[in-house]
Amino acid sequence: MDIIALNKYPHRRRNLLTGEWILVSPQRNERPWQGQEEDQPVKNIPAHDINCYLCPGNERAKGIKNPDYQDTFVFDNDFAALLSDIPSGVLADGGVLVAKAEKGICRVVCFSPRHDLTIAEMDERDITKVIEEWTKQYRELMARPEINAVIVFENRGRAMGCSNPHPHGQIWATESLPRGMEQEVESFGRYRQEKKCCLLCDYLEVELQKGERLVAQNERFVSLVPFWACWPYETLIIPRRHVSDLTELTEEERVALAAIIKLNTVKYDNLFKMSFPYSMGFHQLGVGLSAQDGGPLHLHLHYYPPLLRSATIRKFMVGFELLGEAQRDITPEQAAEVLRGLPVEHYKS
Ligand code: H2U
Ligand code: ZN
Repeated sequence: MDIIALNKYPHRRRNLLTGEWILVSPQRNERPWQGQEEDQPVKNIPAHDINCYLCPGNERAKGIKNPDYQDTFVFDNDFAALLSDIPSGVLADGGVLVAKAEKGICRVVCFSPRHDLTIAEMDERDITKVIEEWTKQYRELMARPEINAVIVFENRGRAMGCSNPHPHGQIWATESLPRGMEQEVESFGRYRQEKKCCLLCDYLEVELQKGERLVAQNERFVSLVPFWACWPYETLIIPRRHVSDLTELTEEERVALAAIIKLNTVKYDNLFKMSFPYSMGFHQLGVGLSAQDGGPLHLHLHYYPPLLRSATIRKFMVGFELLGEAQRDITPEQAAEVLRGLPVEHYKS
């Protein structure tokens, strides 16, 4: 089967990172839509909102006051999903009811004191400061004895369940490797054992040769729609150099990462001329855990945006996708071609 056939007929593609399969149905692209449409994003957001729990100087839900911060600001989530000070314990009721206490830490990271900006609208210098903060947090959290995995992420926009337009992300640090990371660690480990090299280093080389799924690139990073993408405009940002986590990046690479993050999100906003919703986050794991778990990862940044055809029509992961496997209509190659062709300047500027 060649790529022309792949762009014409239903087929399955294997996700190299997770081992999962995804169904691609290019012939289904034009189906009519009479289902739910998303709300249009709110316009005219103020630079400072007295009702925002993330703006400088404001009080949060439990009465703590935010400092008058200038760049980034990090605090322990007041409604954390994980707690660090809990007893250990396991329930293994004859192997049928299995549970385990899970220690962890959840933090909120404000990207900017400005309530009305998004990453796509921030300047690269300020995005670099966010990357420095993510790096510092990753280093600090991974140094704690009870922490074995740290996921740095951002939910952007109401369509992704984000409760507040103030530019912010979260960090969840856990004792266990969560499923999404465990799958990747296994895949990297197996690949390294079989081929004696890094899975993402090899994958990136193939994508750079083929070119058909590339979205944007600079000297240090490449953004592409992965071959196995299941969200319509999903992208993956990969450093050209093999680094396992954010702490291994040089200053120059942090600046280049800020540039590609900005470019990727500007292209997203330009797609439907709106502040584009997404969930994004890093997968990273340093050398510390390599021996027992199959090897360090190659740092990468996933973007999972839900929108499909317009600012108001989203993809739902339901039915066959919940019971069987993920499915997409527009092919990764078509999505990459659209994103690649979009202007590099934000439509508002
Ligand atoms: P969202 O990105 O999902 O909107 O998350 C914002 C987080 O901020 C959410 O996890 C936390 C919520 O628990 N939060 C606080 O820690 N303090 C508050 O005063 C309100 C919200
Ligand atoms: Zn705010």
